[in-house]
Amino acid sequence: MAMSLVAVSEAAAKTYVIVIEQMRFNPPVLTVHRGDRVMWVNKDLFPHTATSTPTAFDSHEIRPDASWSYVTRQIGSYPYLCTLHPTMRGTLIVQ
Ligand SMILES: [Cu+2]
Repeated sequence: MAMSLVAVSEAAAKTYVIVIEQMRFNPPVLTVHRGDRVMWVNKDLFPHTATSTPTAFDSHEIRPDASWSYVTRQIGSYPYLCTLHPTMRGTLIVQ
């Protein structure tokens, strides 16, 4: 039974979007399930990054109007920031 539940949740993997706009990650805290894809879309006029600390993922520079996506593999709580503007912070929670 547990196995089939896992299979169902993986089959239903979703894509979530985090918009980077006005020097903010929106939403700042996002909770997803393992296997879901998270896409950061940069709507500012200059590059940003989404870089977890410690490193689990690193987008490197996401140019204006560009995006970067990451498929979550491990359960955990991942604080991240923009290495170009370290006051920009967010948290990705993978359940
Ligand atoms: Cu930035």
